[in-house]
Amino acid sequence: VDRRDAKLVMAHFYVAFIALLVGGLAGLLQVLVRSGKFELPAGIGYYQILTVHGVVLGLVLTTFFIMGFQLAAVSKTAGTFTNKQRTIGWIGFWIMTIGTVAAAVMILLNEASVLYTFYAPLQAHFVFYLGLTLVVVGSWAVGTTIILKYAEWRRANPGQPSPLLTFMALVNTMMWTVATIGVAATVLIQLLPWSLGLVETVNVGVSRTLFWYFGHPLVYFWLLPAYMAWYVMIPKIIGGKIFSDSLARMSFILFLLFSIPVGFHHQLLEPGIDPAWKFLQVVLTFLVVIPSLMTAFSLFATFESYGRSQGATGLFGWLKKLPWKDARFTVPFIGMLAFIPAGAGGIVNASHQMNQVVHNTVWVTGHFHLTVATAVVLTFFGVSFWLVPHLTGRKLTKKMNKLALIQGYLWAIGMTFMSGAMHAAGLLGAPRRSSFSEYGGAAQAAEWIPYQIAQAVGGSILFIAIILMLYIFVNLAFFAPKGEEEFPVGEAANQTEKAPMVFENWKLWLGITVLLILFAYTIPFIDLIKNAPPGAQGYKLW
Ligand code: HAS
Repeated sequence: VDRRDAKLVMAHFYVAFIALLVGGLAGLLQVLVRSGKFELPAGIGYYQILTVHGVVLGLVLTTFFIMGFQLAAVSKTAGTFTNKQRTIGWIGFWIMTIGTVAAAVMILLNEASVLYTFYAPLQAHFVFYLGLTLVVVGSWAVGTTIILKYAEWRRANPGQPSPLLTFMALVNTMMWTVATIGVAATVLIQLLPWSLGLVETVNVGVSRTLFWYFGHPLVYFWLLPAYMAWYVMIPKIIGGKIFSDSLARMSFILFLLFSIPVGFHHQLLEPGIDPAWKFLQVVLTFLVVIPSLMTAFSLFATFESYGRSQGATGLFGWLKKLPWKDARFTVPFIGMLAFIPAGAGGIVNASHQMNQVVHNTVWVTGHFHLTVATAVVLTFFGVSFWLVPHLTGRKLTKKMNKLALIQGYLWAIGMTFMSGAMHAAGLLGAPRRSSFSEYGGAAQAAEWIPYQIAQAVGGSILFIAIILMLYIFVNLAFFAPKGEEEFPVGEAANQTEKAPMVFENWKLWLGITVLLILFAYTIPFIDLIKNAPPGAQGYKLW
């Protein structure tokens, strides 16, 4: 990656890793409070800390890391950015950073304790919403850098499929752009006017629906960069090949189509939405599982083919041939492993009736700590182990590689305790997002306490792993010995296979995406606006 592009990427990573520190600290405080053995000092509120944790890790760390990673991936595979493209990227970075600081200050002042799912009826200071708007607008600018580079590459290489990593980054950018229209709409049309006192009330159903229109693709926006690393970088790191370039492209296109019209699976227990539409979106949710199953298949095929090429025999002999001592492989692999139960849990969540058992319990918190906070985050850490030194002109030393492995193992242990306990307590009915731990000595709550203590133990181990990760990051960014670290880009197993050009037909894919969204959302929106509760004024959006 060119030095000038590397600077832009590293700027994103600095913000992401500062977010890891702040958000991790907030997480530690939370598990300690939930254990019932600790109280927050100095009048700090539980929901204030919970909002810091969710916003800073779920929205800031992820967005900045992903934007930086995608810029690096495109610069590496489609070529160095032009000055104009890079300038747009820098403008986007600064807008996002200013927005982040504005939102963070409001949360720290306890003026925006509205959680990371900031929909109505909880209300924040208008500066918080303004800050979030800037983050979204800034991310569109960074996305523009990627889109411009892709267009330039296509013009220079007519009739050729774009490089796989660039293609993947572009799909994720498009999905993000379409999805963020929903959150921009609720913020600009509803939440900002409401927080400024221009309107007295808001239509809560519309606000939640617009949020989840964005909120579900948001989780795939987190996941797809991890899939980029799994499909393209991991094969190269282990010395193997990508199972199929076309299959990888196809799975990304399926994510573009099916990630968005599924938001209702977060609202299955909400009034105001006809069950038939909920059912439709549950069906679409099951369709979005398919590209993940394709990914699992493809990864198994890569691992097995590589192992057998090294002489492995028997059903699982190939496992022994994988480079377990290389943190660039092992840490993301722990993430893949976690994604198996994580995905199964997601399927439970989406199964309409079973959702009644788990909704709003701490099971859901357990689910997303396995998905985003293990599968995705460990992959991001695994990427940092080679990308940060690659960008700063340094080397991942043996010592750092060892520490990185320890970091990954600690994460696995901590998360097994924490997320395992969350899943179990959730099935016993323990609510999520609650500052209580004993519920005034209620008998049922007594059943949850051992699990809450296990969560605190797991959370504390995770915090140690975060400190270790920050130490490794600072080392790789500033102190590791100078040298060259490889940017691993895998090759497809079948070099003669050319990906069909239909995958690059964006009019087609975006057209189907928009049609699916209109199909899944138009009538439910009309219902929500028409049937707004008494007292709603104007167009019943407020
Ligand atoms: Fe989810 C709630 C359904 C995936 C994140 N989810 C959440 C929330 C978050 C979140 C943050 O239907 C909470 C939101 C809130 O605050 O209220 N989720 C699903 C489904 C999937 C899914 C069906 N979720 C994710 C991913 C996330 C994420 C990915 C973040 C990155 N989720 C739900 C539902 C709810 C929900 C409901 C609402 C619950 C409620 O009531 O509130 C699917 O996409 C999952 C498909 C995944 C698989 C796994 C494939 C496995 C792979 C690994 C292969 C491993 C290898 C290594 C090769 C089918 C690819 C193996 C080697 C060996 C040796 C074994």
